[in-house]
Amino acid sequence: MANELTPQQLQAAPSTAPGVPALELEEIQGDTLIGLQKLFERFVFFQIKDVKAFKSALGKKLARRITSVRAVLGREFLLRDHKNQGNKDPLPNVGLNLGFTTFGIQKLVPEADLKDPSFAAGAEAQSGSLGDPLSGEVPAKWLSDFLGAKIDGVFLITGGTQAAVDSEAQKLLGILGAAVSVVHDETGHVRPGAEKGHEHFGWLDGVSQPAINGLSTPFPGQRLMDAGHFVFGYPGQPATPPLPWMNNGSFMVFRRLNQLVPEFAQYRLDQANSLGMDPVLLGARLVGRWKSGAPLELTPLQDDTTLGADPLQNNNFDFSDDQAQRRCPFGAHIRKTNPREDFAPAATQEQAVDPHRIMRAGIPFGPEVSAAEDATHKTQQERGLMFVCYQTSIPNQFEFDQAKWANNPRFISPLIGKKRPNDPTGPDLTVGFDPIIGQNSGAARTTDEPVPNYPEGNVRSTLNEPHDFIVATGGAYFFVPSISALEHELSA
Ligand code: N7H
Repeated sequence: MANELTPQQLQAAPSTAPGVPALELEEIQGDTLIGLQKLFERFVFFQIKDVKAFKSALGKKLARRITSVRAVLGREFLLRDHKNQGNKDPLPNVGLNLGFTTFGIQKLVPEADLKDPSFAAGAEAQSGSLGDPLSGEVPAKWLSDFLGAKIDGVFLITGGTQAAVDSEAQKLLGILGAAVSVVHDETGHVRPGAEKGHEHFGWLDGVSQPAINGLSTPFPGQRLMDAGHFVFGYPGQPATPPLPWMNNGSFMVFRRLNQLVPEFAQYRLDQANSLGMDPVLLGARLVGRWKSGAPLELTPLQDDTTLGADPLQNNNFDFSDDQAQRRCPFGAHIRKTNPREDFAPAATQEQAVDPHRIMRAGIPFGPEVSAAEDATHKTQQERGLMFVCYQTSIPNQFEFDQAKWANNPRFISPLIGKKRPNDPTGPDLTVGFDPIIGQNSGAARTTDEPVPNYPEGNVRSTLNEPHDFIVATGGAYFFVPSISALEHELSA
């Protein structure tokens, strides 16, 4: 989900609109606002064993290795020139970012209160409220590395080649020596060939992200948002940061999400068969986009690859003229997680969209589906998404999107509890779960309107999902501080 800047954005960035405080681009870690350049991304989750030695290494050596937003922007220009000169080989472009869990922060700055209850509780404690199936109090499907408060921090090490990433990891771990022990070490990578930029189910990812006031110029339909939604110290954040050293920092949510790819493909075929529709159309109705990225709102019955690839068009819609969900179901993943103008003006907290937006920066992990997995419709090797997103409030942004929108069968429609349009005697309108990421604590769930009533019609249809095809197998919440906070306050 790397948020690649397009040539038009590059031309505009970084700009400072009148009245907008200039972003301190050399202070903000690079993954938060733009996304580090990444063909490979190694996630090194670690525990701090020797606080004094860790602080010394952090202040003297590590902080200055961190890649800032300014550096990411510079590399975008280099990458563009490299491509324009006809080069096909990747540049090494090693990037490094660093975040700490609440357990790590307590070791470095005891008693620090970052005033985010979900961050303070930690991802494991929050997982039940996100719909992860539990065994007692413990998320049943999580790898043991992510359980029991073992993780103090994470290094995100990115680059154009596996060798460049591994060499940086080796240097880092050499600098830290016995100051840390590695809890979990895993590398994500973009998918090969034509699947580059597509997640494992096959859809183009990273199509819709918020534009940032003072950093990028929005494309048609792209929301221009204040930086404070994602980084502390700027307009748009829920509250002033409780600690001065939190300025230019951000909360990062990490979720290791397995995807049952052959099972989901077979499921779409079976369901399309029983609903009497094209399986490719069914897939698009679940996501709200075709695999190319083209939105159903603009092309409801067939894919349009040119439209999917065109940033001037592929976000140029807002759902306001589709209140009978003829083009795109209310339950589709992109409508659940960004209802755009479905509720304008918003009457409730759930309906106000901007305060809940996130900046996504994940990457796929695991191998391609093998012929044997394809033939048996059964996953044999783990694969999925290292989901990463940034925000200044975990409860109000990532957790809100997952729990209050994706997992809430009554969200979204202002028509909930009323009759379906043009069907005064029929059943009330329902929406159901997000069919991609919705979770019902492991229980079955449904989504409405898989079959389009387009351009007209009023047939009610329901999709039954017997189990989830995305399974959380780990997670952690981090604070990703500014580079000077790493160099001073956290290493003092
Ligand atoms: Fe989603 N998918 O392949 O179906 N996502 N997502 N996501 N997602 C999006 O616009 C996917 C996940 C959002 O502004 C696209 O980039 C998969 C979580 C948001 O229009 C596709 C996984 C959460 C958007 C996918 C996954 C979100 C979005 C369309 C996990 C938050 C932007 C391409 C394995 C709780 C919506 C694009 C907008 C888009 C998929 C996870 C949120 C194809 C496979 C956990 C906000």
